[in-house]
Amino acid sequence: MSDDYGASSIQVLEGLEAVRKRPGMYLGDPHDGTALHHCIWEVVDNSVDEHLAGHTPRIDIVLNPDHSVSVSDYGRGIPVGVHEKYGISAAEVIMTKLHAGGKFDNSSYKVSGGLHGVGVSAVNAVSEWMDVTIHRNGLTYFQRYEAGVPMAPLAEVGTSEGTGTTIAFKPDLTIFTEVTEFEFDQINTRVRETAFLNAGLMIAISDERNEEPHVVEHHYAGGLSEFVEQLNERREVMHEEVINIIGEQVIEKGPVEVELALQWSDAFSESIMCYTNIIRNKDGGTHMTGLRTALTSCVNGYAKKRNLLKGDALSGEDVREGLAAVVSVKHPDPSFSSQTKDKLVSSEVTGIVQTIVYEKLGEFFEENPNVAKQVVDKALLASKAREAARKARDLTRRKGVLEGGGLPGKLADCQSRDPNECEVYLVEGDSAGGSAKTGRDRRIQAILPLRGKILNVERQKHNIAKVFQNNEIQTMIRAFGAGVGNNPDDEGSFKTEKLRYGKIILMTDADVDGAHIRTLMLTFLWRFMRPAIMEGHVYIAQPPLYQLSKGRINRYAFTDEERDVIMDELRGDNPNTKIGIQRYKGLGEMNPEQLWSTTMDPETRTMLKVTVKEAEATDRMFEILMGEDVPDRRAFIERHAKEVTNLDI
Ligand code: 0RA
Repeated sequence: MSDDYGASSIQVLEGLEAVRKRPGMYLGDPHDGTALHHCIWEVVDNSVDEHLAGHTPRIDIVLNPDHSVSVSDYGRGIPVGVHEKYGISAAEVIMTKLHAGGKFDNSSYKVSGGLHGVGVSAVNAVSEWMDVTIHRNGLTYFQRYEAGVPMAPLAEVGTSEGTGTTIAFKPDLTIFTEVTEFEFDQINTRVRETAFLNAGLMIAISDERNEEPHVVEHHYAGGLSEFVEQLNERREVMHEEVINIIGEQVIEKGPVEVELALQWSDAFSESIMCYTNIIRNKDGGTHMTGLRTALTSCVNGYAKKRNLLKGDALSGEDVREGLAAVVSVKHPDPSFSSQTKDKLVSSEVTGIVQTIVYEKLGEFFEENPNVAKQVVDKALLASKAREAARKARDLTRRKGVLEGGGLPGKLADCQSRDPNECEVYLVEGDSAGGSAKTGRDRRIQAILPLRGKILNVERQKHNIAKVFQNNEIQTMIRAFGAGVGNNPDDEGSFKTEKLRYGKIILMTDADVDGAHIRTLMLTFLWRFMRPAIMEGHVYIAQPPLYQLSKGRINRYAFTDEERDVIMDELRGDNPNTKIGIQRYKGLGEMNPEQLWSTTMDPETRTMLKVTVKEAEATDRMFEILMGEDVPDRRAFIERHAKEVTNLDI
């Protein structure tokens, strides 16, 4: 080994040590699975770049039985020659130097770009081991690293027919905690997205961690249009063909390319997905703003011109109801609001997207008057429904005032007025409500008993007013005191800052009916108080399934496994002790003291927090599970049946 090799490795090691010390800075949260999965994307993105450069038609991802991952492409192969400045192979520079992205020349910008743009070296740093295999010049080269440290220089290990790169790595579990397993669904969703955004690229995932390998291939010739078709797969579309728009505007730094696909359906929600250089911007940004402005003015402009508008102009929200759209911008030098690129802030993009969409969508409406008419009619309908809903909601609010104080009579409120410590239990049925009222800590715990099944709001798309006329729903709105509706521009919309309780806890029986009631509550919260879920205010109480008793000892089990463990414990050395088992059929079977100690005592209870990773997927799930379409629901349930473990009918 030359002196140069040694000297440059020391520099490199310092860089990688920084990543190991503060993985969160480079890769996201190392505990909750974020950084773990980002490792895959950093590696895959290099191969996607190789595809964008026109060199690989395919990428293979394998989740190996030893919990490592391999990513292969059939591109040019990472360069193997000795790097002038560092005196080591170019491959080793890429694998070990922070920010030494893929490309050495500036002529082609790195379009896909890893999430933080830290490159594969950051992943190398946090890997127990990483193996790189390169096929190039008719030869195969190999190098192994451990915790980012090369075990030996890059070496020729054989001959090769083709070209390409395989990078395999095993995450270092001294760095990643809590979530330590790759989640197939999460990987699959993101891979699907990448394949949609790169029309023609084949990406295959093979999960070989279980006995039967699970292989999924993503290859979409139709690109963004096919993406939109998939978003609308289970919805009644207003027009058959997805509308496609492409355009480009050159700015000082180079060309800004805009690609957009959109289609309206009868859905309640809007799903607009935004991307910059193939990276999802989940909070939108300037491309989203440009698109929204153009849509509103285009639809209104057309409606006015054809005399379709009777009253006021259509609002943006009306125009976007039922819209599924994907906008993808390629930008030579984009700016984001944060490291995680959740929001695009490059201000010139607003105007660029707006101009392109306004012009092209206007043309499309002129050439397709039937589609344009449908879109306008749909927006008019949305506008009417919204007006009716607003009236019904105002009525609810006034009624609350007339009844005095505004709080519903059924609510047993808590004493504290500090939302940070206050909780409200939504309890199924009056009898369980009674036990909860007696058993609670009345200083911080409020109880709201709800009678019977609350209205399925997913089936009231065309009659939102009915939602606000529903007794149980009115009661919830008034008890929470935070408004209702997801449109932030609307004065009476739901605002978490106004929520009277920091925790909304759903407490239903541990049976099928209870699960149904819980789902109805969640459907309502998702459709009308979404920020409460998104900002982590909604919880599910976990009442026990069994009481186990031996003499005066009482223990509770929350799962069947736990029941068996506790039984063994209680039996001790004597297998013949025949332990008392009570299976709780409902909350009502527990007395106030039992309900408190098993389910409500903040010191000892377990609760599940309701979280949502993907708003679009969640929208579609509620549509399928709670909507009108029976065959769709059946198919969904059959597909997910194996995930159901504790069904007690
Ligand atoms: C630098 C230069 C060239 C290719 C690559 C990097 C490259 C990197 C990765 C990472 C995963 N797969 C990859 N494939 C290629 C171009 C080399 C040339 O001009 O031949």
